[in-house]
Amino acid sequence: MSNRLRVTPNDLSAFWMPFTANRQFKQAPRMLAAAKDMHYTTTDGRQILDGTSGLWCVNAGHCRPKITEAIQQQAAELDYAPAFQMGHPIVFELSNRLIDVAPAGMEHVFYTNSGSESVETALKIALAYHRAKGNGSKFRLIGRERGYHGVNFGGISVGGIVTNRKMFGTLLTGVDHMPHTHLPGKNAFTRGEPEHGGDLADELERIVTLHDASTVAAVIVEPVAGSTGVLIPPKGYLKRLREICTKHGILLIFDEVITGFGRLGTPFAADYFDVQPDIITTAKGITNGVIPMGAVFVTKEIHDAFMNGPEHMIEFFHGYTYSGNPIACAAALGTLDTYKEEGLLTRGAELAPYWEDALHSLKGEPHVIDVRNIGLVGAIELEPIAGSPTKRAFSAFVKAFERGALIRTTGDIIALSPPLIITKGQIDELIDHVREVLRAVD
Ligand code: PXG
Repeated sequence: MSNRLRVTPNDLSAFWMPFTANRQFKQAPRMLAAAKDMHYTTTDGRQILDGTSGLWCVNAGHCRPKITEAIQQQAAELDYAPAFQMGHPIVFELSNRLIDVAPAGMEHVFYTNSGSESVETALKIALAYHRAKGNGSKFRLIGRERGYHGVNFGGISVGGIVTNRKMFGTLLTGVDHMPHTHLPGKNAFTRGEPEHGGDLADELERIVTLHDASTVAAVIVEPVAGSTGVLIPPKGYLKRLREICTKHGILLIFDEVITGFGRLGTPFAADYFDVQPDIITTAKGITNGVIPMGAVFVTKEIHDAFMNGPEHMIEFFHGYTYSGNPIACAAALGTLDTYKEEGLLTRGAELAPYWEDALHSLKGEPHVIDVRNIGLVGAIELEPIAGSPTKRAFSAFVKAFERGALIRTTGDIIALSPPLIITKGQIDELIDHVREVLRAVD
Protein backbone atom coordinates (compact mmCIF):
# COMPACT_ATOMS: atom_id res chain seq x y z
CA MET A 1 0.00 0.00 0.00
CA SER A 2 1.36 3.44 -0.84
CA ASN A 3 2.00 5.79 2.06
CA ARG A 4 -0.09 8.43 0.36
CA LEU A 5 -3.19 6.34 1.00
CA ARG A 6 -2.67 6.41 4.73
CA VAL A 7 -2.25 10.16 5.16
CA THR A 8 -5.46 11.85 6.28
CA PRO A 9 -5.65 15.66 6.13
CA ASN A 10 -5.96 17.42 9.47
CA ASP A 11 -8.97 19.40 8.34
CA LEU A 12 -11.97 17.24 7.43
CA SER A 13 -14.48 20.04 7.08
CA ALA A 14 -14.63 20.55 3.30
CA PHE A 15 -16.14 17.17 2.47
CA TRP A 16 -19.90 17.27 3.18
CA MET A 17 -20.44 13.57 3.63
CA PRO A 18 -23.52 11.81 2.21
CA PHE A 19 -26.02 10.11 4.55
CA THR A 20 -23.64 10.73 7.45
CA ALA A 21 -23.77 12.37 10.87
CA ASN A 22 -21.00 14.72 9.72
CA ARG A 23 -20.19 16.41 13.02
CA GLN A 24 -20.06 13.15 14.92
CA PHE A 25 -17.98 11.40 12.24
CA LYS A 26 -15.41 14.17 12.08
CA GLN A 27 -14.85 13.97 15.83
CA ALA A 28 -14.00 10.25 15.60
CA PRO A 29 -13.42 9.32 11.95
CA ARG A 30 -13.46 5.79 10.62
CA MET A 31 -11.06 5.79 7.67
CA LEU A 32 -10.49 3.06 5.10
CA ALA A 33 -7.22 3.05 3.20
CA ALA A 34 -7.17 -0.18 1.22
CA ALA A 35 -9.16 -3.32 0.52
CA LYS A 36 -8.57 -6.88 -0.65
CA ASP A 37 -11.09 -9.70 -1.07
CA MET A 38 -13.15 -9.87 2.16
CA HIS A 39 -11.30 -7.15 4.08
CA TYR A 40 -10.75 -3.46 4.35
CA THR A 41 -7.59 -2.03 5.89
CA THR A 42 -8.02 1.09 8.00
CA THR A 43 -5.62 4.04 7.92
CA ASP A 44 -4.23 2.80 11.24
CA GLY A 45 -3.53 -0.58 9.69
CA ARG A 46 -6.39 -2.66 11.13
CA GLN A 47 -8.17 -5.38 9.13
CA ILE A 48 -11.96 -5.05 8.92
CA LEU A 49 -14.10 -7.95 7.73
CA ASP A 50 -16.58 -6.56 5.19
CA GLY A 51 -20.04 -7.74 6.26
CA THR A 52 -21.88 -5.43 3.89
CA SER A 53 -20.07 -5.63 0.52
CA GLY A 54 -19.24 -1.94 0.95
CA LEU A 55 -22.76 -0.57 0.45
CA TRP A 56 -24.31 -3.78 -0.92
CA CYS A 57 -22.24 -3.55 -4.08
CA VAL A 58 -18.87 -5.32 -3.88
CA ASN A 59 -20.40 -8.72 -4.62
CA ALA A 60 -17.17 -10.32 -5.86
CA GLY A 61 -15.03 -8.95 -3.04
CA HIS A 62 -12.45 -6.20 -3.20
CA CYS A 63 -9.71 -5.35 -5.69
CA ARG A 64 -10.35 -8.39 -7.86
CA PRO A 65 -7.61 -8.66 -10.53
CA LYS A 66 -9.85 -9.14 -13.61
CA ILE A 67 -11.76 -5.98 -12.80
CA THR A 68 -8.70 -3.92 -11.95
CA GLU A 69 -6.90 -5.00 -15.13
CA ALA A 70 -9.93 -4.36 -17.32
CA ILE A 71 -10.20 -0.81 -15.99
CA GLN A 72 -6.49 -0.12 -16.36
CA GLN A 73 -6.40 -1.35 -19.95
CA GLN A 74 -9.55 0.48 -20.98
CA ALA A 75 -8.38 3.75 -19.43
CA ALA A 76 -5.25 3.60 -21.56
CA GLU A 77 -7.08 2.60 -24.76
CA LEU A 78 -10.38 4.49 -25.04
CA ASP A 79 -11.03 6.68 -22.03
CA TYR A 80 -14.29 8.31 -22.98
CA ALA A 81 -16.58 8.09 -25.95
CA PRO A 82 -19.97 9.72 -26.40
CA ALA A 83 -22.96 7.41 -26.54
CA PHE A 84 -25.32 9.94 -28.14
CA GLN A 85 -25.37 9.25 -31.88
CA MET A 86 -22.04 7.39 -31.49
CA GLY A 87 -21.01 3.96 -30.33
CA HIS A 88 -18.02 1.95 -29.18
CA PRO A 89 -17.75 -1.84 -29.36
CA ILE A 90 -17.48 -2.59 -25.66
CA VAL A 91 -20.90 -1.12 -24.78
CA PHE A 92 -22.59 -3.39 -27.32
CA GLU A 93 -20.62 -6.39 -26.08
CA LEU A 94 -21.57 -5.65 -22.49
CA SER A 95 -25.25 -5.29 -23.41
CA ASN A 96 -25.29 -8.76 -24.98
CA ARG A 97 -23.50 -10.21 -21.95
CA LEU A 98 -25.96 -8.58 -19.55
CA ILE A 99 -28.94 -9.89 -21.47
CA ASP A 100 -27.39 -13.37 -21.24
CA VAL A 101 -27.52 -13.24 -17.42
CA ALA A 102 -30.69 -11.15 -17.09
CA PRO A 103 -34.01 -12.85 -16.30
CA ALA A 104 -36.04 -14.32 -19.16
CA GLY A 105 -37.89 -11.69 -21.16
CA MET A 106 -35.37 -8.89 -20.63
CA GLU A 107 -33.93 -8.03 -24.04
CA HIS A 108 -32.65 -4.44 -24.01
CA VAL A 109 -30.42 -2.37 -21.74
CA PHE A 110 -30.38 1.39 -21.06
CA TYR A 111 -27.32 2.67 -19.16
CA THR A 112 -27.19 5.08 -16.24
CA ASN A 113 -24.59 5.88 -13.58
CA SER A 114 -26.33 4.86 -10.37
CA GLY A 115 -29.33 3.16 -8.87
CA SER A 116 -31.09 6.50 -8.45
CA GLU A 117 -30.70 7.24 -12.14
CA SER A 118 -31.84 3.74 -13.05
CA VAL A 119 -35.04 4.39 -11.11
CA GLU A 120 -35.69 7.75 -12.80
CA THR A 121 -35.01 6.12 -16.15
CA ALA A 122 -37.38 3.23 -15.45
CA LEU A 123 -40.19 5.55 -14.36
CA LYS A 124 -39.74 7.69 -17.48
CA ILE A 125 -39.68 4.62 -19.72
CA ALA A 126 -42.93 3.42 -18.12
CA LEU A 127 -44.71 6.74 -18.65
CA ALA A 128 -43.41 7.17 -22.19
CA TYR A 129 -44.29 3.57 -23.05
CA HIS A 130 -47.95 4.09 -22.26
CA ARG A 131 -47.95 7.29 -24.31
CA ALA A 132 -46.30 5.52 -27.21
CA LYS A 133 -49.05 2.89 -27.05
CA GLY A 134 -51.76 5.55 -27.08
CA ASN A 135 -52.56 5.18 -23.37
CA GLY A 136 -51.49 8.66 -22.25
CA SER A 137 -54.05 8.65 -19.43
CA LYS A 138 -51.87 6.16 -17.57
CA PHE A 139 -49.71 8.52 -15.52
CA ARG A 140 -49.87 7.28 -11.94
CA LEU A 141 -46.93 5.56 -10.28
CA ILE A 142 -47.40 3.24 -7.31
CA GLY A 143 -44.64 2.57 -4.80
CA ARG A 144 -44.67 1.14 -1.31
CA GLU A 145 -44.20 2.35 2.25
CA ARG A 146 -40.59 1.83 3.40
CA GLY A 147 -39.47 1.42 -0.21
CA TYR A 148 -36.07 2.86 -1.18
CA HIS A 149 -35.56 3.85 -4.78
CA GLY A 150 -32.64 6.22 -4.50
CA VAL A 151 -32.61 9.91 -3.76
CA ASN A 152 -33.72 11.72 -6.90
CA PHE A 153 -37.17 13.27 -7.12
CA GLY A 154 -38.92 10.39 -8.86
CA GLY A 155 -37.30 7.88 -6.55
CA ILE A 156 -38.20 9.69 -3.33
CA SER A 157 -41.74 10.23 -4.63
CA VAL A 158 -42.39 6.52 -5.15
CA GLY A 159 -40.16 5.67 -2.20
CA GLY A 160 -41.60 5.33 1.26
CA ILE A 161 -38.84 6.27 3.68
CA VAL A 162 -40.20 9.32 5.44
CA THR A 163 -36.85 10.89 6.41
CA ASN A 164 -35.80 10.85 2.76
CA ARG A 165 -38.97 12.69 1.65
CA LYS A 166 -40.19 15.11 4.24
CA MET A 167 -37.70 17.97 3.72
CA PHE A 168 -38.18 18.28 0.00
CA GLY A 169 -41.53 19.92 -0.60
CA THR A 170 -43.67 18.94 -3.52
CA LEU A 171 -42.73 15.58 -4.90
CA LEU A 172 -44.18 13.98 -8.01
CA THR A 173 -47.94 14.15 -8.11
CA GLY A 174 -50.06 11.15 -9.10
CA VAL A 175 -48.17 8.80 -6.78
CA ASP A 176 -49.68 6.38 -4.29
CA HIS A 177 -48.16 3.79 -1.97
CA MET A 178 -49.00 0.25 -1.01
CA PRO A 179 -48.48 -0.75 2.62
CA HIS A 180 -45.17 -2.32 3.56
CA THR A 181 -45.09 -6.01 4.40
CA HIS A 182 -43.21 -5.97 7.70
CA LEU A 183 -45.35 -7.89 10.23
CA PRO A 184 -42.99 -8.72 13.10
CA GLY A 185 -45.92 -9.66 15.37
CA LYS A 186 -46.70 -12.59 13.07
CA ASN A 187 -43.46 -13.31 11.24
CA ALA A 188 -40.60 -12.71 13.72
CA PHE A 189 -37.67 -15.15 13.41
CA THR A 190 -38.92 -16.55 10.10
CA ARG A 191 -36.30 -18.31 8.03
CA GLY A 192 -36.69 -17.17 4.40
CA GLU A 193 -40.05 -16.04 3.06
CA PRO A 194 -42.63 -15.22 5.76
CA GLU A 195 -45.95 -17.09 5.92
CA HIS A 196 -48.08 -14.08 6.73
CA GLY A 197 -48.81 -11.01 4.64
CA GLY A 198 -49.12 -12.34 1.08
CA ASP A 199 -52.62 -10.89 1.02
CA LEU A 200 -51.16 -7.37 1.39
CA ALA A 201 -50.66 -7.53 -2.38
CA ASP A 202 -54.41 -7.12 -2.69
CA GLU A 203 -53.95 -3.57 -1.45
CA LEU A 204 -52.74 -2.87 -4.97
CA GLU A 205 -56.12 -3.95 -6.31
CA ARG A 206 -57.77 -1.53 -3.88
CA ILE A 207 -55.52 1.37 -4.94
CA VAL A 208 -56.06 0.62 -8.62
CA THR A 209 -59.82 0.52 -8.10
CA LEU A 210 -59.68 3.84 -6.27
CA HIS A 211 -57.82 5.63 -9.06
CA ASP A 212 -59.13 3.51 -11.94
CA ALA A 213 -56.73 1.30 -13.87
CA SER A 214 -56.87 3.64 -16.87
CA THR A 215 -54.76 6.14 -14.85
CA VAL A 216 -52.12 3.75 -13.45
CA ALA A 217 -48.83 3.41 -15.38
CA ALA A 218 -46.53 1.35 -13.18
CA VAL A 219 -45.85 -0.27 -9.85
CA ILE A 220 -42.29 -0.21 -8.49
CA VAL A 221 -41.05 -2.42 -5.65
CA GLU A 222 -37.80 -3.81 -4.35
CA PRO A 223 -38.40 -7.58 -4.45
CA VAL A 224 -36.59 -7.70 -1.09
CA ALA A 225 -36.56 -4.25 0.50
CA GLY A 226 -32.94 -3.57 1.46
CA SER A 227 -32.25 -0.11 2.86
CA THR A 228 -35.25 -0.07 5.13
CA GLY A 229 -33.89 -3.12 6.93
CA VAL A 230 -34.28 -6.28 4.84
CA LEU A 231 -38.01 -6.88 4.43
CA ILE A 232 -38.52 -10.23 2.75
CA PRO A 233 -41.69 -10.59 0.69
CA PRO A 234 -44.31 -12.87 2.21
CA LYS A 235 -45.06 -16.08 0.34
CA GLY A 236 -47.07 -15.45 -2.83
CA TYR A 237 -46.88 -11.64 -2.51
CA LEU A 238 -44.83 -10.86 -5.62
CA LYS A 239 -46.72 -13.34 -7.80
CA ARG A 240 -49.97 -11.68 -6.77
CA LEU A 241 -48.59 -8.21 -7.62
CA ARG A 242 -47.70 -9.57 -11.05
CA GLU A 243 -51.21 -10.92 -11.59
CA ILE A 244 -52.84 -7.64 -10.64
CA CYS A 245 -50.49 -5.62 -12.86
CA THR A 246 -51.08 -7.92 -15.82
CA LYS A 247 -54.84 -7.81 -15.34
CA HIS A 248 -54.87 -3.99 -15.47
CA GLY A 249 -52.18 -3.29 -18.07
CA ILE A 250 -49.82 -1.84 -15.43
CA LEU A 251 -46.05 -2.24 -15.80
CA LEU A 252 -44.28 -4.00 -12.95
CA ILE A 253 -40.83 -2.59 -12.17
CA PHE A 254 -38.50 -4.60 -9.94
CA ASP A 255 -35.85 -2.39 -8.37
CA GLU A 256 -33.00 -4.90 -8.22
CA VAL A 257 -30.23 -2.43 -7.37
CA ILE A 258 -29.46 -4.58 -4.32
CA THR A 259 -30.97 -7.97 -5.24
CA GLY A 260 -29.37 -8.06 -8.71
CA PHE A 261 -26.15 -9.93 -9.44
CA GLY A 262 -26.33 -12.86 -7.09
CA ARG A 263 -27.39 -11.44 -3.74
CA LEU A 264 -30.20 -13.99 -3.27
CA GLY A 265 -28.28 -16.95 -4.67
CA THR A 266 -29.83 -16.51 -8.11
CA PRO A 267 -28.64 -14.00 -10.70
CA PHE A 268 -31.68 -11.77 -10.01
CA ALA A 269 -34.61 -11.74 -7.57
CA ALA A 270 -36.95 -12.21 -10.54
CA ASP A 271 -35.31 -15.64 -10.93
CA TYR A 272 -35.52 -16.41 -7.22
CA PHE A 273 -39.24 -15.66 -6.97
CA ASP A 274 -40.02 -16.84 -10.50
CA VAL A 275 -41.87 -13.62 -11.27
CA GLN A 276 -41.26 -11.78 -14.53
CA PRO A 277 -41.33 -8.00 -14.23
CA ASP A 278 -41.54 -5.66 -17.24
CA ILE A 279 -38.59 -3.51 -16.22
CA ILE A 280 -35.61 -4.17 -13.93
CA THR A 281 -33.40 -1.47 -12.45
CA THR A 282 -29.82 -2.35 -11.54
CA ALA A 283 -26.55 -0.68 -10.40
CA LYS A 284 -24.07 -1.59 -7.63
CA GLY A 285 -23.07 -5.20 -8.42
CA ILE A 286 -23.05 -4.53 -12.17
CA THR A 287 -19.46 -3.25 -11.80
CA ASN A 288 -18.81 -4.75 -8.38
CA GLY A 289 -19.28 -1.19 -7.13
CA VAL A 290 -15.90 -0.24 -8.54
CA ILE A 291 -16.97 2.28 -11.19
CA PRO A 292 -20.34 4.04 -11.04
CA MET A 293 -22.79 2.40 -13.44
CA GLY A 294 -26.43 1.43 -13.55
CA ALA A 295 -28.55 -0.32 -16.13
CA VAL A 296 -32.25 -0.67 -16.81
CA PHE A 297 -33.43 -3.89 -18.47
CA VAL A 298 -36.67 -3.89 -20.45
CA THR A 299 -38.70 -6.39 -22.41
CA LYS A 300 -38.89 -6.42 -26.20
CA GLU A 301 -42.50 -5.26 -25.96
CA ILE A 302 -41.48 -2.08 -24.15
CA HIS A 303 -38.44 -1.34 -26.29
CA ASP A 304 -40.28 -1.95 -29.55
CA ALA A 305 -43.10 0.40 -28.58
CA PHE A 306 -40.58 3.24 -28.94
CA MET A 307 -39.18 2.09 -32.29
CA ASN A 308 -41.60 3.85 -34.57
CA GLY A 309 -41.86 7.24 -36.24
CA PRO A 310 -39.31 8.58 -38.77
CA GLU A 311 -36.01 6.68 -38.54
CA HIS A 312 -33.89 9.82 -38.24
CA MET A 313 -35.74 10.84 -35.08
CA ILE A 314 -34.48 10.14 -31.56
CA GLU A 315 -36.95 7.64 -30.11
CA PHE A 316 -36.49 8.38 -26.39
CA PHE A 317 -35.37 11.81 -25.20
CA HIS A 318 -33.33 10.60 -22.28
CA GLY A 319 -29.71 9.67 -21.50
CA TYR A 320 -26.63 10.73 -19.56
CA THR A 321 -23.20 12.01 -20.63
CA TYR A 322 -21.76 8.87 -19.05
CA SER A 323 -24.35 6.33 -20.27
CA GLY A 324 -22.25 3.36 -21.34
CA ASN A 325 -18.95 5.01 -20.37
CA PRO A 326 -16.18 2.77 -21.75
CA ILE A 327 -14.29 2.37 -18.48
CA ALA A 328 -17.50 1.49 -16.63
CA CYS A 329 -18.28 -1.02 -19.39
CA ALA A 330 -14.83 -2.56 -18.98
CA ALA A 331 -15.34 -2.79 -15.23
CA ALA A 332 -18.71 -4.48 -15.82
CA LEU A 333 -17.19 -7.00 -18.23
CA GLY A 334 -14.39 -7.78 -15.77
CA THR A 335 -17.05 -8.19 -13.11
CA LEU A 336 -19.20 -10.53 -15.21
CA ASP A 337 -16.08 -12.59 -16.02
CA THR A 338 -15.28 -12.87 -12.33
CA TYR A 339 -18.85 -13.82 -11.43
CA LYS A 340 -18.82 -16.48 -14.14
CA GLU A 341 -15.44 -18.01 -13.40
CA GLU A 342 -16.20 -18.29 -9.69
CA GLY A 343 -19.90 -19.16 -10.02
CA LEU A 344 -20.73 -16.19 -7.82
CA LEU A 345 -24.20 -15.47 -9.19
CA THR A 346 -25.40 -18.72 -7.65
CA ARG A 347 -22.87 -19.21 -4.85
CA GLY A 348 -25.24 -17.57 -2.38
CA ALA A 349 -27.61 -20.52 -2.79
CA GLU A 350 -24.93 -22.97 -1.60
CA LEU A 351 -24.05 -20.81 1.39
CA ALA A 352 -27.61 -19.77 2.29
CA PRO A 353 -28.40 -22.67 4.68
CA TYR A 354 -25.15 -22.13 6.60
CA TRP A 355 -25.73 -18.37 6.62
CA GLU A 356 -29.30 -18.89 7.85
CA ASP A 357 -28.22 -21.12 10.76
CA ALA A 358 -25.44 -18.74 11.74
CA LEU A 359 -27.76 -15.72 11.74
CA HIS A 360 -30.52 -17.44 13.66
CA SER A 361 -28.04 -18.50 16.34
CA LEU A 362 -28.35 -14.84 17.43
CA LYS A 363 -31.91 -15.45 18.61
CA GLY A 364 -31.91 -15.04 22.38
CA GLU A 365 -28.94 -12.65 22.44
CA PRO A 366 -29.59 -9.32 24.23
CA HIS A 367 -31.96 -6.85 22.49
CA VAL A 368 -32.75 -9.15 19.53
CA ILE A 369 -36.46 -9.03 18.59
CA ASP A 370 -36.25 -10.51 15.10
CA VAL A 371 -33.80 -12.27 12.79
CA ARG A 372 -34.59 -12.69 9.09
CA ASN A 373 -32.64 -13.96 6.10
CA ILE A 374 -32.77 -14.77 2.40
CA GLY A 375 -29.92 -15.68 0.06
CA LEU A 376 -26.83 -13.95 1.44
CA VAL A 377 -28.76 -11.19 3.16
CA GLY A 378 -29.65 -11.05 6.80
CA ALA A 379 -31.12 -8.67 9.34
CA ILE A 380 -31.10 -8.57 13.11
CA GLU A 381 -33.72 -6.25 14.51
CA LEU A 382 -33.06 -4.77 17.94
CA GLU A 383 -35.38 -3.44 20.57
CA PRO A 384 -34.87 0.36 20.42
CA ILE A 385 -33.71 2.20 23.54
CA ALA A 386 -36.87 3.86 24.88
CA GLY A 387 -36.85 7.50 23.75
CA SER A 388 -33.67 7.11 21.68
CA PRO A 389 -34.46 5.15 18.54
CA THR A 390 -31.47 4.14 16.35
CA LYS A 391 -28.96 4.74 19.16
CA ARG A 392 -28.50 1.10 20.14
CA ALA A 393 -27.93 -0.08 16.59
CA PHE A 394 -25.57 2.78 15.87
CA SER A 395 -23.42 1.94 18.87
CA ALA A 396 -23.40 -1.67 17.68
CA PHE A 397 -22.07 -0.42 14.34
CA VAL A 398 -19.33 1.63 16.00
CA LYS A 399 -18.36 -1.22 18.33
CA ALA A 400 -18.29 -3.72 15.46
CA PHE A 401 -15.95 -1.46 13.51
CA GLU A 402 -13.67 -1.19 16.53
CA ARG A 403 -13.68 -4.99 16.83
CA GLY A 404 -12.91 -5.47 13.12
CA ALA A 405 -16.21 -5.96 11.29
CA LEU A 406 -18.17 -3.70 8.98
CA ILE A 407 -21.92 -4.01 9.51
CA ARG A 408 -24.68 -1.65 8.37
CA THR A 409 -27.48 -0.30 10.46
CA THR A 410 -30.74 1.33 9.51
CA GLY A 411 -33.01 2.42 12.30
CA ASP A 412 -32.53 -0.27 14.95
CA ILE A 413 -31.88 -2.97 12.40
CA ILE A 414 -28.47 -4.48 11.63
CA ALA A 415 -28.28 -5.47 7.95
CA LEU A 416 -25.65 -7.92 6.69
CA SER A 417 -24.83 -8.62 3.04
CA PRO A 418 -21.27 -9.89 2.70
CA PRO A 419 -19.39 -10.37 -0.55
CA LEU A 420 -20.45 -13.60 -2.27
CA ILE A 421 -16.90 -14.97 -1.87
CA ILE A 422 -17.26 -15.25 1.91
CA THR A 423 -16.15 -18.56 3.47
CA LYS A 424 -18.03 -20.46 6.16
CA GLY A 425 -15.26 -19.58 8.61
CA GLN A 426 -15.71 -15.89 7.81
CA ILE A 427 -19.49 -16.22 8.28
CA ASP A 428 -18.80 -17.57 11.78
CA GLU A 429 -16.37 -14.76 12.42
CA LEU A 430 -18.84 -12.09 11.29
CA ILE A 431 -21.68 -13.50 13.38
CA ASP A 432 -19.39 -13.83 16.41
CA HIS A 433 -18.51 -10.15 16.09
CA VAL A 434 -22.21 -9.30 16.04
CA ARG A 435 -22.86 -11.58 19.04
CA GLU A 436 -20.09 -9.96 21.09
CA VAL A 437 -21.28 -6.49 20.12
CA LEU A 438 -24.87 -7.28 21.15
CA ARG A 439 -23.59 -8.43 24.51
CA ALA A 440 -21.56 -5.24 24.88
CA VAL A 441 -24.04 -2.50 23.88
CA ASP A 442 -26.37 -0.80 26.36
N1 PXG B 1 -32.74 1.37 -5.45
C1 PXG B 1 -32.44 0.54 -4.44
C2 PXG B 1 -33.29 -0.65 -4.20
C3 PXG B 1 -31.31 0.78 -3.66
O1 PXG B 1 -31.02 -0.05 -2.65
C4 PXG B 1 -30.89 2.75 -4.98
C5 PXG B 1 -32.00 2.45 -5.72
C6 PXG B 1 -30.10 3.97 -5.33
O2 PXG B 1 -28.84 3.62 -5.79
P1 PXG B 1 -27.66 4.73 -5.82
O3 PXG B 1 -26.62 4.06 -6.66
O4 PXG B 1 -28.19 5.95 -6.47
O5 PXG B 1 -27.24 4.96 -4.38
C7 PXG B 1 -30.51 1.91 -3.94
C8 PXG B 1 -29.30 2.24 -3.12
C9 PXG B 1 -28.01 0.98 2.71
C10 PXG B 1 -27.77 1.66 1.41
O6 PXG B 1 -27.14 0.94 3.54
C11 PXG B 1 -28.52 1.31 0.33
C12 PXG B 1 -28.36 1.96 -0.89
C13 PXG B 1 -27.40 2.95 -1.01
C14 PXG B 1 -26.61 3.29 0.08
C15 PXG B 1 -26.79 2.64 1.30
O7 PXG B 1 -29.06 0.40 2.91
N2 PXG B 1 -29.18 1.57 -1.92
